[in-house]
Amino acid sequence: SAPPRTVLQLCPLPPSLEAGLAARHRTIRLHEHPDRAAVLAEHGPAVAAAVTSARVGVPNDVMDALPHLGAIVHFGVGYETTDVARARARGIDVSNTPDVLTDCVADLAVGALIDVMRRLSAADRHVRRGDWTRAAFPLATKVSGKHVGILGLGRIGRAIAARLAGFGVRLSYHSRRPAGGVPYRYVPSAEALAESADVLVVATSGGDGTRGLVSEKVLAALGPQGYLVNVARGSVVDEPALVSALVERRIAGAALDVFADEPHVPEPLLGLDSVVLLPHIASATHETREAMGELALRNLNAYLTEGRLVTPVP
Ligand code: 8YV
Repeated sequence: SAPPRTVLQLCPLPPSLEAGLAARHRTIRLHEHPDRAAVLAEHGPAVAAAVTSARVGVPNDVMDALPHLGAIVHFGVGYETTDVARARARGIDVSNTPDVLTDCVADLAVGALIDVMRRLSAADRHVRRGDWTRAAFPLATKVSGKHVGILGLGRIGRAIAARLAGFGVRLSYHSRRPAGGVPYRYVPSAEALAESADVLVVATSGGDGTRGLVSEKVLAALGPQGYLVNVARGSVVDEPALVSALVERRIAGAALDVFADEPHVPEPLLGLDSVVLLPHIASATHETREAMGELALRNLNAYLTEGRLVTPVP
Protein backbone atom coordinates (compact mmCIF):
# COMPACT_ATOMS: atom_id res chain seq x y z
CA SER A 1 0.00 0.00 0.00
CA ALA A 2 1.07 3.63 -0.58
CA PRO A 3 2.86 5.27 2.36
CA PRO A 4 0.77 7.70 4.45
CA ARG A 5 1.20 11.24 3.17
CA THR A 6 -1.27 13.34 5.13
CA VAL A 7 -0.05 16.42 7.01
CA LEU A 8 -1.62 17.32 10.34
CA GLN A 9 -1.79 21.02 11.15
CA LEU A 10 -2.38 21.74 14.85
CA CYS A 11 -2.95 25.49 14.98
CA PRO A 12 -3.45 28.56 12.77
CA LEU A 13 -0.31 29.44 10.81
CA PRO A 14 0.56 32.42 8.57
CA PRO A 15 -1.43 32.52 5.31
CA SER A 16 1.61 31.92 3.08
CA LEU A 17 2.57 28.82 5.06
CA GLU A 18 -1.01 27.54 5.00
CA ALA A 19 -1.14 28.15 1.25
CA GLY A 20 2.12 26.24 0.83
CA LEU A 21 0.71 23.33 2.81
CA ALA A 22 -2.56 23.26 0.88
CA ALA A 23 -0.77 23.46 -2.48
CA ARG A 24 1.31 20.32 -1.96
CA HIS A 25 -0.22 18.19 0.74
CA ARG A 26 -3.46 16.74 1.95
CA THR A 27 -3.71 18.77 5.14
CA ILE A 28 -5.98 18.18 8.12
CA ARG A 29 -6.51 21.28 10.23
CA LEU A 30 -7.03 19.70 13.63
CA HIS A 31 -7.70 22.98 15.46
CA GLU A 32 -10.79 23.59 13.33
CA HIS A 33 -12.47 20.34 14.37
CA PRO A 34 -14.52 20.31 17.58
CA ASP A 35 -14.23 16.51 17.84
CA ARG A 36 -10.47 15.98 17.74
CA ALA A 37 -10.67 12.39 18.88
CA ALA A 38 -12.94 11.45 15.96
CA VAL A 39 -10.67 13.19 13.44
CA LEU A 40 -7.60 11.49 14.87
CA ALA A 41 -9.29 8.09 14.90
CA GLU A 42 -10.25 8.45 11.25
CA HIS A 43 -7.16 10.14 9.79
CA GLY A 44 -4.43 9.55 12.39
CA PRO A 45 -2.98 6.45 10.70
CA ALA A 46 -2.45 8.38 7.43
CA VAL A 47 -0.51 11.26 9.01
CA ALA A 48 3.17 11.34 8.03
CA ALA A 49 4.08 14.76 9.42
CA ALA A 50 2.70 17.35 11.85
CA VAL A 51 3.08 21.11 11.57
CA THR A 52 2.62 23.18 14.70
CA SER A 53 3.78 26.32 16.50
CA ALA A 54 6.13 26.74 19.40
CA ARG A 55 3.10 27.65 21.48
CA VAL A 56 1.00 24.56 20.77
CA GLY A 57 3.52 21.81 19.99
CA VAL A 58 2.24 18.26 19.56
CA PRO A 59 0.53 17.08 22.76
CA ASN A 60 1.29 13.51 23.81
CA ASP A 61 -2.27 12.29 23.23
CA VAL A 62 -2.10 13.57 19.65
CA MET A 63 1.36 12.05 19.08
CA ASP A 64 0.07 8.73 20.36
CA ALA A 65 -2.83 8.81 17.89
CA LEU A 66 -0.42 9.08 14.92
CA PRO A 67 1.20 5.66 14.45
CA HIS A 68 3.03 6.59 11.23
CA LEU A 69 4.15 10.06 12.27
CA GLY A 70 7.72 10.63 11.09
CA ALA A 71 8.33 14.35 11.58
CA ILE A 72 7.17 17.25 13.73
CA VAL A 73 7.79 20.63 12.14
CA HIS A 74 7.63 23.65 14.47
CA PHE A 75 6.90 27.15 13.25
CA GLY A 76 9.10 28.97 15.78
CA VAL A 77 12.47 28.44 17.43
CA GLY A 78 10.99 27.11 20.67
CA TYR A 79 9.69 23.55 20.82
CA GLU A 80 9.36 22.91 24.56
CA THR A 81 5.63 22.26 24.12
CA THR A 82 6.48 18.99 22.35
CA ASP A 83 7.90 16.05 24.29
CA VAL A 84 10.98 15.61 22.09
CA ALA A 85 12.31 12.63 24.09
CA ARG A 86 9.02 10.82 23.51
CA ALA A 87 9.17 11.66 19.79
CA ARG A 88 12.80 10.51 19.49
CA ALA A 89 12.01 7.25 21.25
CA ARG A 90 9.60 6.56 18.40
CA GLY A 91 12.05 7.68 15.74
CA ILE A 92 10.11 10.85 14.98
CA ASP A 93 12.31 13.74 13.74
CA VAL A 94 11.70 17.25 15.07
CA SER A 95 12.55 20.61 13.48
CA ASN A 96 12.25 24.29 14.45
CA THR A 97 13.01 27.61 12.73
CA PRO A 98 16.27 28.93 14.20
CA ASP A 99 18.34 31.87 12.91
CA VAL A 100 15.65 33.48 10.75
CA LEU A 101 14.06 35.16 13.78
CA THR A 102 17.24 36.01 15.71
CA ASP A 103 17.50 39.59 14.40
CA CYS A 104 13.91 40.51 15.18
CA VAL A 105 13.91 38.97 18.65
CA ALA A 106 17.17 40.73 19.50
CA ASP A 107 15.89 44.02 18.05
CA LEU A 108 12.78 43.77 20.20
CA ALA A 109 14.77 42.89 23.33
CA VAL A 110 16.85 46.03 22.94
CA GLY A 111 13.77 48.12 22.15
CA ALA A 112 11.97 46.77 25.21
CA LEU A 113 15.03 47.38 27.39
CA ILE A 114 15.18 51.01 26.28
CA ASP A 115 11.42 51.34 26.64
CA VAL A 116 11.33 50.20 30.27
CA MET A 117 14.45 52.11 31.38
CA ARG A 118 13.69 55.35 29.54
CA ARG A 119 9.95 54.87 30.18
CA LEU A 120 8.94 55.41 26.56
CA SER A 121 5.53 53.74 26.77
CA ALA A 122 4.77 55.52 30.06
CA ALA A 123 5.80 58.84 28.48
CA ASP A 124 3.56 58.14 25.50
CA ARG A 125 0.64 57.57 27.88
CA HIS A 126 1.55 60.81 29.66
CA VAL A 127 1.27 62.77 26.39
CA ARG A 128 -1.95 61.04 25.30
CA ARG A 129 -3.59 61.76 28.68
CA GLY A 130 -2.82 65.45 28.15
CA ASP A 131 -0.55 65.47 31.21
CA TRP A 132 2.35 67.19 29.41
CA THR A 133 0.57 70.55 29.64
CA ARG A 134 0.18 70.09 33.40
CA ALA A 135 3.43 68.47 34.58
CA ALA A 136 6.89 67.49 33.40
CA PHE A 137 7.38 63.77 32.88
CA PRO A 138 9.48 62.24 35.68
CA LEU A 139 13.13 61.45 34.95
CA ALA A 140 14.08 57.98 33.76
CA THR A 141 17.24 55.81 33.92
CA LYS A 142 20.21 56.06 31.55
CA VAL A 143 20.86 53.04 29.33
CA SER A 144 24.33 53.65 27.83
CA GLY A 145 27.20 52.49 30.02
CA LYS A 146 25.06 50.28 32.25
CA HIS A 147 25.87 46.70 33.23
CA VAL A 148 23.69 44.22 31.35
CA GLY A 149 23.46 40.56 32.35
CA ILE A 150 22.24 38.14 29.70
CA LEU A 151 20.71 34.87 30.84
CA GLY A 152 21.28 32.35 28.05
CA LEU A 153 23.95 33.10 25.46
CA GLY A 154 22.65 31.19 22.46
CA ARG A 155 22.05 32.71 19.06
CA ILE A 156 19.53 35.23 20.40
CA GLY A 157 21.54 36.12 23.52
CA ARG A 158 24.60 36.79 21.37
CA ALA A 159 22.62 38.96 18.95
CA ILE A 160 21.30 41.00 21.89
CA ALA A 161 24.85 41.37 23.23
CA ALA A 162 26.17 42.47 19.82
CA ARG A 163 23.52 45.19 19.57
CA LEU A 164 24.08 46.40 23.13
CA ALA A 165 27.82 46.70 22.53
CA GLY A 166 26.92 49.83 20.57
CA PHE A 167 25.57 51.36 23.78
CA GLY A 168 28.88 50.99 25.58
CA VAL A 169 27.33 48.71 28.17
CA ARG A 170 29.26 46.21 30.27
CA LEU A 171 28.14 42.70 29.37
CA SER A 172 28.10 39.56 31.49
CA TYR A 173 26.19 36.36 30.99
CA HIS A 174 25.16 33.15 32.64
CA SER A 175 24.40 29.89 30.85
CA ARG A 176 24.72 26.22 31.75
CA ARG A 177 28.35 26.33 30.70
CA PRO A 178 30.67 29.10 29.50
CA ALA A 179 30.31 29.90 25.79
CA GLY A 180 33.46 29.69 23.70
CA GLY A 181 34.86 32.67 21.83
CA VAL A 182 32.90 35.52 23.38
CA PRO A 183 34.43 38.59 25.04
CA TYR A 184 31.77 38.76 27.78
CA ARG A 185 32.30 37.79 31.39
CA TYR A 186 30.83 34.43 32.44
CA VAL A 187 29.04 34.42 35.78
CA PRO A 188 28.46 31.00 37.38
CA SER A 189 24.88 31.55 38.59
CA ALA A 190 21.75 33.48 37.68
CA GLU A 191 21.73 35.02 41.14
CA ALA A 192 25.31 36.29 40.88
CA LEU A 193 24.51 37.68 37.43
CA ALA A 194 21.46 39.55 38.76
CA GLU A 195 23.50 40.79 41.71
CA SER A 196 26.09 42.44 39.48
CA ALA A 197 23.80 43.67 36.67
CA ASP A 198 21.61 46.75 36.29
CA VAL A 199 19.46 44.90 33.78
CA LEU A 200 18.84 41.18 33.45
CA VAL A 201 17.84 40.08 29.94
CA VAL A 202 16.32 36.61 29.71
CA ALA A 203 17.18 34.86 26.42
CA THR A 204 17.24 31.18 27.39
CA SER A 205 15.14 28.40 25.95
CA GLY A 206 12.00 27.40 27.84
CA GLY A 207 11.00 23.99 29.16
CA ASP A 208 11.85 22.09 32.31
CA GLY A 209 15.57 22.90 32.19
CA THR A 210 14.99 26.61 32.83
CA ARG A 211 11.68 26.62 34.74
CA GLY A 212 11.70 29.22 37.51
CA LEU A 213 15.37 30.07 36.91
CA VAL A 214 14.59 33.71 37.61
CA SER A 215 13.43 33.00 41.15
CA GLU A 216 12.47 35.20 44.07
CA LYS A 217 16.15 35.10 45.14
CA VAL A 218 17.33 36.21 41.69
CA LEU A 219 14.84 39.09 41.71
CA ALA A 220 16.03 40.07 45.19
CA ALA A 221 19.61 40.07 43.89
CA LEU A 222 18.57 42.30 40.98
CA GLY A 223 17.35 44.77 43.57
CA PRO A 224 15.32 48.01 43.65
CA GLN A 225 17.44 49.68 40.94
CA GLY A 226 17.39 46.64 38.67
CA TYR A 227 15.34 45.93 35.54
CA LEU A 228 14.20 42.65 34.00
CA VAL A 229 13.65 42.06 30.27
CA ASN A 230 12.11 38.75 29.15
CA VAL A 231 11.89 37.74 25.48
CA ALA A 232 12.28 34.01 26.19
CA ARG A 233 9.44 32.20 27.92
CA GLY A 234 7.24 33.15 30.85
CA SER A 235 8.11 29.83 32.48
CA VAL A 236 11.73 30.94 33.03
CA VAL A 237 10.54 33.51 35.58
CA ASP A 238 8.68 32.83 38.83
CA GLU A 239 5.80 35.04 37.74
CA PRO A 240 4.03 35.47 41.11
CA ALA A 241 7.40 36.47 42.63
CA LEU A 242 7.96 38.92 39.79
CA VAL A 243 4.52 40.49 40.22
CA SER A 244 5.11 40.97 43.98
CA ALA A 245 8.58 42.41 43.37
CA LEU A 246 7.16 44.92 40.89
CA VAL A 247 4.11 45.88 42.96
CA GLU A 248 6.27 46.33 46.07
CA ARG A 249 8.97 48.12 44.04
CA ARG A 250 11.65 45.63 45.04
CA ILE A 251 12.82 45.82 41.43
CA ALA A 252 12.71 48.98 39.30
CA GLY A 253 10.78 47.66 36.32
CA ALA A 254 10.26 44.94 33.75
CA ALA A 255 9.71 44.65 30.01
CA LEU A 256 7.87 41.42 29.26
CA ASP A 257 7.08 39.91 25.87
CA VAL A 258 6.22 36.52 27.35
CA PHE A 259 4.06 35.30 30.24
CA ALA A 260 3.39 32.11 32.14
CA ASP A 261 -0.17 31.67 30.83
CA GLU A 262 -0.50 33.58 27.56
CA PRO A 263 -2.56 35.48 26.60
CA HIS A 264 -3.33 36.12 30.27
CA VAL A 265 -1.29 38.88 31.88
CA PRO A 266 -1.33 39.08 35.69
CA GLU A 267 -3.90 41.73 36.57
CA PRO A 268 -1.72 43.67 39.07
CA LEU A 269 0.73 44.49 36.26
CA LEU A 270 -1.86 46.32 34.17
CA GLY A 271 -1.84 49.39 36.41
CA LEU A 272 1.95 49.66 36.80
CA ASP A 273 3.82 52.34 34.85
CA SER A 274 7.12 50.57 35.61
CA VAL A 275 6.20 47.67 33.35
CA VAL A 276 6.18 47.34 29.57
CA LEU A 277 3.71 44.66 28.50
CA LEU A 278 3.97 43.14 25.03
CA PRO A 279 1.78 40.40 23.46
CA HIS A 280 4.57 37.95 22.48
CA ILE A 281 5.63 39.92 19.40
CA ALA A 282 9.41 39.52 19.31
CA SER A 283 9.35 37.59 16.02
CA ALA A 284 6.21 39.29 14.73
CA THR A 285 7.36 41.22 11.66
CA HIS A 286 6.27 40.60 8.07
CA GLU A 287 9.81 39.72 7.07
CA THR A 288 10.56 37.31 9.89
CA ARG A 289 7.21 35.53 9.95
CA GLU A 290 7.55 35.05 6.18
CA ALA A 291 11.04 33.60 6.63
CA MET A 292 9.86 31.35 9.48
CA GLY A 293 6.99 30.08 7.31
CA GLU A 294 9.35 29.38 4.40
CA LEU A 295 11.77 27.49 6.62
CA ALA A 296 8.97 25.43 8.19
CA LEU A 297 7.71 24.55 4.70
CA ARG A 298 11.22 23.65 3.52
CA ASN A 299 11.54 21.30 6.50
CA LEU A 300 8.22 19.65 5.74
CA ASN A 301 8.87 19.26 2.03
CA ALA A 302 12.41 17.97 2.57
CA TYR A 303 11.09 15.40 5.03
CA LEU A 304 8.27 14.24 2.78
CA THR A 305 10.42 14.03 -0.35
CA GLU A 306 13.86 13.07 0.98
CA GLY A 307 13.10 11.82 4.46
CA ARG A 308 15.27 14.42 6.19
CA LEU A 309 14.68 17.76 7.88
CA VAL A 310 16.60 20.96 7.00
CA THR A 311 16.90 22.34 10.54
CA PRO A 312 16.44 19.49 13.01
CA VAL A 313 16.47 20.54 16.67
CA PRO A 314 19.76 19.91 18.47
C1 8YV B 1 6.33 32.78 17.96
C2 8YV B 1 8.26 31.99 19.47
O1 8YV B 1 5.52 33.68 18.63
O2 8YV B 1 9.79 31.15 17.92
C3 8YV B 1 9.33 31.06 19.04
O3 8YV B 1 9.73 30.22 19.85
O4 8YV B 1 7.89 32.02 20.59
C4 8YV B 1 7.69 32.94 18.48
O5 8YV B 1 8.52 33.13 17.42
C5 8YV B 1 5.65 31.48 17.92
O6 8YV B 1 6.43 30.45 17.47
C6 8YV B 1 4.47 31.62 17.02
O7 8YV B 1 3.62 30.62 17.21
